[in-house]
Amino acid sequence: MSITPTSLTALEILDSRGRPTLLVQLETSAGDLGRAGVPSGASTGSGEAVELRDRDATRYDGNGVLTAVSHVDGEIADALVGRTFLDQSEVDAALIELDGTPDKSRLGANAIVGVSMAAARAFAATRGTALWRQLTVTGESPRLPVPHFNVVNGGAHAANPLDFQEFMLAPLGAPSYAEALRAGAEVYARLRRRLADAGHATGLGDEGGFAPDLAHPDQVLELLVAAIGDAGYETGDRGVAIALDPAASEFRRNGLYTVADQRWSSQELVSYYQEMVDRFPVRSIEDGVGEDDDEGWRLLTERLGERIQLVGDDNFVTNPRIIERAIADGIANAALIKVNQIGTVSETLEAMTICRRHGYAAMVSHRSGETPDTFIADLAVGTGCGQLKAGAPARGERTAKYNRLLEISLEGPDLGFGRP
Ligand code: 2PG
Ligand code: MG
Repeated sequence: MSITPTSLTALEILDSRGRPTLLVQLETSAGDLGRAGVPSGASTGSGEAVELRDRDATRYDGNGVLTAVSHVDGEIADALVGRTFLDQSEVDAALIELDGTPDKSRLGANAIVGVSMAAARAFAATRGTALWRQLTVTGESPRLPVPHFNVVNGGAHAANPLDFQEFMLAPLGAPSYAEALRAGAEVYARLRRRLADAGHATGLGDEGGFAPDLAHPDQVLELLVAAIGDAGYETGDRGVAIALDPAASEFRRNGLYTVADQRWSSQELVSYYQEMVDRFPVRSIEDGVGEDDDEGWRLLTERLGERIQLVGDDNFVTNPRIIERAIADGIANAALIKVNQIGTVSETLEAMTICRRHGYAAMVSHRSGETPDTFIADLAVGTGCGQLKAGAPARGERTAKYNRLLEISLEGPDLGFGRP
C-alpha cells in the first residue's frame, strides 16, 4: 500500500542530554500519521552520516538544529508532499537523491533520518500493521532480542576515570524476553546496593548506567559478577553474561591505548582482552580497538573471533559498503546497527541483510542522546537479529525501548526470543 504525504514538518526538541534534536511528523492523504524522534551520539565514528548543527553560538552553544528543521519543512517537504510512494525504498531514494552528498551533510543526516523513520511509521499506519512487521530482512524471521543493559558507564558517557565506555548485562540464558528484562532490572538493583555498600556514588551516566569512581575495567567486571550472583543468577550463557563496548577510539592517542593510566599497544590491549575472556563471562566486545587500527582489528579477530562476538561500530558505521569490505577482509564477526549512522531505514535494512547473508551477527543500538522514540525496538524484532542495546533498565528514554518490546510480545505472541 502506497502513501502520499500531505504535510511534513519538524520541530526542534530536546534529547535526553538536554541538547536539541528533531521531532519529525509526516501526514498522509489517507489521514495517517508517522512521527519520529532523532537520536544523537557522543562517541561517533568518523565515517558516520553528518548531523547538521546550526553552529550559531548564541543558541544552545551552537548545537541548535533549526537549519535541519528548515530543510524538513522546506526543501524535503517540497520534494515529498503530493508525491505517491509505493514503499520505504522509494522515499529513501528520493531523500538520498535530493541531498546529493555521500554523507548526507547538505540536508543533514538528522533531518533525513527523521523523515525516513516517520515515513516508515506512516507506511505501517496505512497498512494497519505493527511497525516491526514491515522492518524485515530476507531469510530471517522476526524475534524478540536479548536486551543488552548498559549498567556501568564510562568514557565519553560519564565524568568518571573509567576509560571503557559500556559494561552491559546480557541475559543470554533467560527463557523469555520478560524474564530477561527482569534479570536486567534485578541485577541493576543489586549492583546499586554493592556500589553504595562500597562507598561509591550511585549517580548515573548518559545511558542510565552507574558511573562509579573506578578506573580499572577488572574492578567493574568483578562487581558485575558479584551483583549477578547476588540477584540469584548464574553467570554466562545459561544465565547473565557480560558484553562490553570499550569504544577504544576514544582512548587511543598516537597509536597507544590508555587504560587505567597504563599505556598499551594494540597487541597488549588484545592480550588483555584474551585474559579477560578467560577470567570473566564476557561474551561480546564492541570496538575493542580503534576505528583506524586495522592491524589491531585483525589481531583481535584472529585471537578471539572464534570464542566471542566481536562487534564493529565506529569502524562500520552501519554502512553496507564498509561492512561488505570488512566481511571480505575477515574483520570482526558482527556489526552494530544505528539508523542515524547511515541515515535512512532502507540502508539500515540493507546493512543487516548483508550481515545475515554472510553469517555476521547484528546488534541494533540506541545512541547516548535519545528521545522516547521506540523505533529501534521494532527494528530489532522485525529483522530478527536477536540483540538490542538500549542502555540501562532505567531512565525513561531507555526503558521506553525495553517496555515497547513487552508490548510487541503481546502483538506477536508466537515470536521467538534470543539470538537466531
Ligand atoms: C556506542 C553508542 C551507543 P554513542 O558507542 O555504541 O551506546 O554511543 O551514541 O555516544 O556513539
Ligand atoms: Mg559503540
